[in-house]
Order: sequence, then structure tokens, then C-alpha cells
Amino acid sequence: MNRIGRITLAVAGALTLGLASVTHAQVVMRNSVSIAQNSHQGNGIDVLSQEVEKGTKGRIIIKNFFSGSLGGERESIESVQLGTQELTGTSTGPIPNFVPAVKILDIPFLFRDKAHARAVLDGPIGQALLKEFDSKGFKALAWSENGVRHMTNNKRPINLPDDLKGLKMRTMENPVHVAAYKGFGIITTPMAFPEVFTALQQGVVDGQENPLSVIMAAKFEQVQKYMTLTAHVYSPALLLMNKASFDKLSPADQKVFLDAAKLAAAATRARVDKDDASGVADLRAKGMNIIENFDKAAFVAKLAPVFTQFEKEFGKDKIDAIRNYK
Ligand code: EAX
Repeated sequence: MNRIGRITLAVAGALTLGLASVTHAQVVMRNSVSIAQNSHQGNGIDVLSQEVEKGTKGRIIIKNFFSGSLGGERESIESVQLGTQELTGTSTGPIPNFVPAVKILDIPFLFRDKAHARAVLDGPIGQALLKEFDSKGFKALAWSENGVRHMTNNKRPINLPDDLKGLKMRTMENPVHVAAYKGFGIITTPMAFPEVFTALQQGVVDGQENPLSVIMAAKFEQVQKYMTLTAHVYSPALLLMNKASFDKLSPADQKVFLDAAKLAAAATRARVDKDDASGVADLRAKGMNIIENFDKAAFVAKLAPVFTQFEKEFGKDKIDAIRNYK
């Protein structure tokens, strides 16, 4: 395999038959997610590769890598931008470093629920944001989903925002999250996802925050005692492709990728819904102490100064356009 990870192989059948000419070249691409295959994002890229293989009649094969085996999300996004990897599935965590316009989506308590977030992403606001990737070396194939994030830790049950004061928490490498969590009094430690389990296990950090889908796929219940269903932020995800690799495809194959990405995102969202429905009971059965009833209004109120700062940075009109989207 050459450096750009793309190989052209003679069709095996043609070779075995000893035919002189090769009728179809096969292209192999690479895709990755930072979490396990048996997860919402893992299912998503599996559907993408199946659909692309089917839609191109096997001319394009996508080899999937899971659990950050090609690197964490920031590294994978970089590889896709450079073209050393064709595709990646990623949360928006590290995206602000590449496409700053997307930052607005990571504001806490921005969306009422998943349905609201999905409507915004699938509507004109989300579709315009996908276009922002074009000039940065990416083709953003579709919005996918990481889920609604909740806080876990090993120190104490969190009922009130002040319970977070002084907690050392791993955050994503995302400036909006870091600013907001500092507003709670959290000691923020940005870290790539593949390092988080060990950091929790060794007590490098007290806690972390992630959707139920991620917490279950990563088995964080093995290293975290408490969880509060804070639902403090919706975490979008994306299916990203190297722009040059996408542009090289025929229009028909481009359509195959775009349609496959839509099906992949739908599969991911369906798995998030399933995980959200079963997650609390599942994690409780595995020994986690889970707080469902807590003073949510107090958490929102605590972030008032941070929201003022975000309104200045992003424009109140833009934030309101998302908040009020029906
Ligand atoms: O995309 O880094 C994170 O916490 C993400 O939620 C995780 O890697 C799944």
C-alpha cells in the first residue's frame, strides 16, 4: 500500500482466470472512528462501507478502523485534510480548530432535545455549515450524531452546579466546551478520547462527560462511580471525506457516497435512540450511581456569564436562530 493508503488491485477473478486485460480497478479507502465497532458511530461507518461497496458494485471498498487505532479524532481529521486517510467519522469535538463556523453547535443547552438538534442539522442552518468544510480540504458528507452528553465522575454525586467546583474533568479538545465547563468551576483537562479510559482509571482526572452511547461502548462504568443525567450539551458528529478524493469520483459515485452517508447517519441516530432508552438501566445494573432528578435550572443559570460571552462571540441572532428553530 502506498503512502496515501489507496491501492489499485487487479480484480482477483480476472487474475485467477488469467485474463489479459483487467476490466475493473478496485479502490480501497480508509475510514475510522475513535470508539468501538459495536457503537453508534461504529455502526454508522459499517453501513457507509456496505452501501458504498453495494452502490459501486465492489469497485470501491472502504476499510474501517475502530477504537482510535488510526489516532484520536483530531489526528484523524488532520489525516483526512491532508489526504493520508480518505474518510473519518468524528464528533464535532476538535472541529473548531479546522472549521471555526461549526463552534456554535457546541454551545451547552442550545438544543431542547435530539429532535430539535436533528431538525437544525438537517435544515438550512446545518446544511450551510456542511458547505463551510469545502474550503478547508474536506467534503462533509452528512451530519451524524454522537448524542446528548452527561457527566460522570469518581468523587461525588452531582446534584447542584456547585458540586462540580474543583472537579478535574477530561474534556474534548473543544474551546466552547472548555469555556463552559470552566464556568461551572470544573478544572478542565482537554484530552484525546483514546487516552480517557486510562486517565480515569489512574485518577489523572476525576471525571468526564459523554453520551450514554459512548459511555457504554467505552465501558466507563468500570472506572466511574457517579453519573448525573445533565444533558448539558448535544454532541453532533460528522462523516468527513478528503475533498480531493471526493472530487475525483464520478458524479454517479459521488451520489453513492452522499446517499450512503445519509443511511449511515440514520443508523447512528437509531442506535443513539436505542442506547438512550436502555443506557440508564444497563449502567445501573453494572453498578453506577445515576442521578436523574437534579436542579437543571440551576445548571443553566450558572452559565449566564458564559452565555453572554458566547452571544458576543457568535452573535445573539445566530444563536437565537438555532434556539428558536422549529
Ligand atoms: O466521538 O472525545 C469524545 O468524548 C467523543 O465524544 C468520542 O470520542 C466519540
